[in-house]
Amino acid sequence: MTDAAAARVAQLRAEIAQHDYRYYVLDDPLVSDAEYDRLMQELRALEAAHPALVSADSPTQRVSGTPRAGFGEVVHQVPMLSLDNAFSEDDVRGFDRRIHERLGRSGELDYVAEPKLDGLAVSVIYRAGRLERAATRGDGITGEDVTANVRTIRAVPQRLRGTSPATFEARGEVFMTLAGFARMNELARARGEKVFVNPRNAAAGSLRQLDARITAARPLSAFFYGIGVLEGAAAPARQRELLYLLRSLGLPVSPETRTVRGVEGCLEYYREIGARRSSLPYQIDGVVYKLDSRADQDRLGFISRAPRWAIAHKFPPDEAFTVVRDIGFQVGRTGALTPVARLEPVFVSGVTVSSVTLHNIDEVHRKDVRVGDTVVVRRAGDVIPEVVSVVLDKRPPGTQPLELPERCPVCHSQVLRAAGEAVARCTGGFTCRAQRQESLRHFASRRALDIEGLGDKLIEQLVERDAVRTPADLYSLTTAQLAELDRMAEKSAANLIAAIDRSRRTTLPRLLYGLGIREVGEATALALARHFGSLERLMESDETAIQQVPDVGPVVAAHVAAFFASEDHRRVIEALRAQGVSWPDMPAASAGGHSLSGRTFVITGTLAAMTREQAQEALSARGAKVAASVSKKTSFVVAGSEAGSKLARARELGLPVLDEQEFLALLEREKPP
Ligand code: JCF
Repeated sequence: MTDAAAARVAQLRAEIAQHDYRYYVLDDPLVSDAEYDRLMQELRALEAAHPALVSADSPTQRVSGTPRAGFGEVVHQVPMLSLDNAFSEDDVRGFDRRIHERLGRSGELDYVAEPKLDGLAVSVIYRAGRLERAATRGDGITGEDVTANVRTIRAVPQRLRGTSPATFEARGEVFMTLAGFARMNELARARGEKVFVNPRNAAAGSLRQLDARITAARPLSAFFYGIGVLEGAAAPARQRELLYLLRSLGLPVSPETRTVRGVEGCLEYYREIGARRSSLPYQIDGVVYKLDSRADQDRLGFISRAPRWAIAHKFPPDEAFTVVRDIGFQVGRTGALTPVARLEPVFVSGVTVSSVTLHNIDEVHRKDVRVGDTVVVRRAGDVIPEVVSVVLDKRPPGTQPLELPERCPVCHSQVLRAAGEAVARCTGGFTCRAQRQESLRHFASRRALDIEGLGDKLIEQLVERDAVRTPADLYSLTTAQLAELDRMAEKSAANLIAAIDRSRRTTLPRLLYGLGIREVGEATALALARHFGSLERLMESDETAIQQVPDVGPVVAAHVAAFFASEDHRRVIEALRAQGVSWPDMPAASAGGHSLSGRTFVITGTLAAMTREQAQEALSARGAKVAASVSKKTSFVVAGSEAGSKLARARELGLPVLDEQEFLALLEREKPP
């Protein structure tokens, strides 16, 4: 052994510990992962060449050699408490009121609030600053010894920083970030191994591995929020000071921790974290409030393992387990077959979910969802619910993988799937009742011909009775005919006839959009209308000419050309005209700089090329309005980077969303003279 080697080993260990601290505690890493790995490599090589230099707290020794037979028992000297739950603001007010009563105090009390992580509670004991033992909560009195496993977690330092107390027990939560969870499951899936249903189970499963080498490969992290045994140092007087102590000893504390005033401060914090819940990098199931004064905490004590001075205010769960009753296929406007799972109804994130789209057959196979399976259903924020994964352990015997039907479930025409496409389609076209129905619904929708009062149920009945086959047929309906339908009285029938009549005067972009040409959304319809100026000119144009339209590529051009090449479609357009539906030609070049007049935009997230004010100016210069919030009246939502709830809302309402590039292209196209 050389002094130089010993010195370098000490230096490397200190550097690595410093990088762990920067990364996990300060959330401000100094070096890249590659550089970190290089330091670890060098340390490993030196220790291999000089075995006498190896010590138990070297970062290379985070992973111990051999799996054990079972976990030892650990008795907690200070019991590990759990938390009572509050499910409503009233519950929280009750908690605050009881504290006031017991303490005989009036006026607002200070609380420390933090997100409640969905992980696994652990205790970690440091003696003379060195990690000695780690344990799970267990029943609060006796837990399992998971020292070897916790040593592999880089967020948990092997040594405390600064002057450490003689004995220091830190308590916190071991968890997995959402990104780590996704990465890990992706790997597991690629290897054909078992995937975890959620980050909590993944964290618990990883920590409770008998072979710590497996734990070491799992992306676990930790935040600390409490202390147990403390010897050789003064106990902090306040919860906020306790958190400060943890952090100064090099233990990671949630950066979201805040001191708040009174119960109103707690509730405000709850709402604020709730709004950001889906953008946090880890899963949380609520927030925790703790009385700040530790003297008052001691006076209040605890009942049946939960402190009277703290409470967990839960969010409505955004995930739930349920059973797939059936999987059917819905046929859309363009014949696309969408698999839809019908579920045992479950309450998630404030709504009852009883069916959920599985998007396409590839997605079904990727997740391997089968009838009879227990699945995890998630509904984060405002977004539509989805099946996250299947709980394979609960799969009943005899299930079969879902197969794509050969025939359309509605019209029994052949189902085809174009090479390389995820979507399978019914080939029935307008002969398929489902496609007719969906086409009519689209034609009548608010952004197309806007026929108020022509809802799904009515369209269904009209198609069923064969009263309407094409959009043109809507214009020959009579009040008497409509009054015969379910839920239709004379009056509402007359109103609907009036609404249909009003829709006769429309615009070229609305008509083009309403025809339901594949891949032609509102923005493309507008671009086509502006480029050609009239339907005749568009119908005379071939694919090459259509491709000249800004932002129209070969695929869209092919769909547009094919649509107008169809005799059936030409006949429908003729019939619409014959029924008195009209759309004025548009000036082909932009006129007077008010090309977007009547359109309302909402901008969300950050744009790279311009400020929000510049974007607003550019839109006003083109006659458009800019609104602050998304509603059914919004024409377009422009989504910059890190767009949040407004984007989710837009998706939910099915509004057209432009990314920055599309937005810039639109501004360019609609440039005022
Ligand atoms: O984040 C958590 N899951 C969490 C659990 C946070 C806390 O401050 C806790 C806890 C369990 C018990 N505090 C206690 C006393």
